[in-house]
Amino acid sequence: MLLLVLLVCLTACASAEDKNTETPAETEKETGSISAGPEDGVDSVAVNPKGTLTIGFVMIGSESDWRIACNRSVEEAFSRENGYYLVMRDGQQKQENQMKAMREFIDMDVDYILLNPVAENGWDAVLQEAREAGIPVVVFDRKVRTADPDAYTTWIGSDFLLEGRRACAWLEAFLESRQYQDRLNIVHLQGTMESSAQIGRTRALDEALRRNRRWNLLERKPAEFTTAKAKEVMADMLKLYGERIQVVYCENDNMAYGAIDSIERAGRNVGANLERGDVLVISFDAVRHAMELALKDDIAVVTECDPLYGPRLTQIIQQLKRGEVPDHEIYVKEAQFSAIWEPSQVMVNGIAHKVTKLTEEIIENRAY
Ligand code: GYE
Repeated sequence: MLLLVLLVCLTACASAEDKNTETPAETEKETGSISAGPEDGVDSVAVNPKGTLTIGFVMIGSESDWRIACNRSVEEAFSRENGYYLVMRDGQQKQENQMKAMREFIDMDVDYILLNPVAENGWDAVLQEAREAGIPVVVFDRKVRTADPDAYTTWIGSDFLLEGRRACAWLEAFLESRQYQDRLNIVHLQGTMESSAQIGRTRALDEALRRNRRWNLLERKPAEFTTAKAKEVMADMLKLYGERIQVVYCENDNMAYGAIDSIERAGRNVGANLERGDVLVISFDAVRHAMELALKDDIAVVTECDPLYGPRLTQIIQQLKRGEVPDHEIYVKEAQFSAIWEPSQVMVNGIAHKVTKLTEEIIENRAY
């Protein structure tokens, strides 16, 4: 397949904020393309030499540090040197943009599509179109919910419900180790609604609220997985509930940063000393900065979500190329970190999960 592609090499967003613009798929990048500017006098070139695989990458956006690490990992793994021609389309948090990108890739007759879906529902029709066109779709990170389980080739990602359950189990064990028996007032910042990460982490908190009669959810609100939105939402919650807030359950690290900022601006302290009036922060992802905050107890516990999908996805694509059938669902193993000594493990449905004690060394070796 010979592709003539106009060299529109806009660099993918490097900062963790998406503007919710209406313009679809504006940020685009063809990493396999030969880097040439107008000064080179080249308008378009053949960019897909024989033998390379053309991969269409339907991206979510750049809402968080996690997402940036994830996008980068895919971009690096599917490099030209590794024998790929990667075409990236930025959905900018909108499913309609992502669908448009899917259809563009189908029209281009790419070899494989990597779909990182912003939300779970609504994919049936476009996945059927890909299937009819004979293009395998590998879904990763968040899931899709389809009537036909074979609507896509395979999915690889995190067990978001387990992540949430580990976070809640940590809080239960922590309170027990401190013999804390009073009422506990919680606020909850949710990620992008209808995304698997939001659904799983929210469900786990709901289960824990039902189990722990003394836990009291003051309020829950979506904050889009971004620092800016979380800052705003948390500031409103502090105005409303003030000193009553004792725990903030943030569905990702970037929202934890925003929450911490607002808590400190309101004159409160973040930490794990509830008796002293601290606000205890719970987070997910475990990117480097969040781990630094956890090292000084500003975040009490951070449950890992691994963004390094690039190498995992190349492995799956190579399997498919060889005609092998990968598992239909593949879960990534993850850790949990805290600088607080107790608990050192948490139990979820009878299975013990280790809580890794944070050290400087762990943070230094963090790849993202
Ligand atoms: O936790 C959050 C991101 O889908 C697992 O999306 C991902 C989530 C991640 O923006 O930071």
